[in-house]
Amino acid sequence: MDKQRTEQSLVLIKPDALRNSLTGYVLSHLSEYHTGLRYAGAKIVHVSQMLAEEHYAEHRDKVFFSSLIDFIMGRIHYPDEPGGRRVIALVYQGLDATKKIRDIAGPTNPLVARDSKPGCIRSLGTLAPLKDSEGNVIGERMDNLIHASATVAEAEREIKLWFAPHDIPPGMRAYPIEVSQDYYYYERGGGLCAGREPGSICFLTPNARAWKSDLEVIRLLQKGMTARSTIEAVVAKYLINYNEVISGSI
Ligand code: FUP
Repeated sequence: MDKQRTEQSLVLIKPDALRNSLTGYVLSHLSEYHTGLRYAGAKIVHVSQMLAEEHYAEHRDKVFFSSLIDFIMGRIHYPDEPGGRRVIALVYQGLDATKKIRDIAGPTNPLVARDSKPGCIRSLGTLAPLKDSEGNVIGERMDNLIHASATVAEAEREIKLWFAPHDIPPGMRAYPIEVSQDYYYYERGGGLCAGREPGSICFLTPNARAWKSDLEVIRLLQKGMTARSTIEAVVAKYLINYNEVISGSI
């Protein structure tokens, strides 16, 4: 990849778009013909609590956080159909990928999108009022069909959160990788384990390709030092679509 001229960006086609059969509509708007951008990665993801909370970590203290997590996990749009709960995660690559996609997505709030940019993807979204236990409206959840990385730095964090290196063809990987030399285990509530323990799960094996930044985080955490991300942000992508994570046993 010519890093001087191109960048990568993450798009998530959210459960409301899937429920309303708008996948093709979104893909058409973002097609290479319209944007000049190419796919670098694509996958169907059953979003775990761990992945959802890491993705929206910056909103952890907001009133809409738990509803947003339910939404991205598909619980709102597929309440009785756990098998339908999924998002489509895509990496787009090309000149000004982040800005081009954000422009086509439109403003975060679907009402603002309809007012200020009719025709943008998010203008087809909806708002759901959020109420406290007494029925007072305390906020709103924005069901806005797609997520699009806001900045190049956010795109790097998000692509590395949703995609492991083996999900992206070698010639299209934008970030350094490292080959794991070891087995690494994770335990819910306990974090990184020293070895295989009851209730733990192996998330990396020798010879697996990992993002270099993930192995750096693991090495710092093993030494008891502070790292730039949580172990959950490292683990989540290597365990995407694992039954143990989906069922909540991990
Ligand atoms: P964006 O970068 O456009 O996704 O916007 P934000 O990071 O501000 O918001 C993240 C997600 O939270 C969006 F999908 C919309 C949602 N949100 C709400 O549901 N309610 C709010 O009051 C604000 C944001």
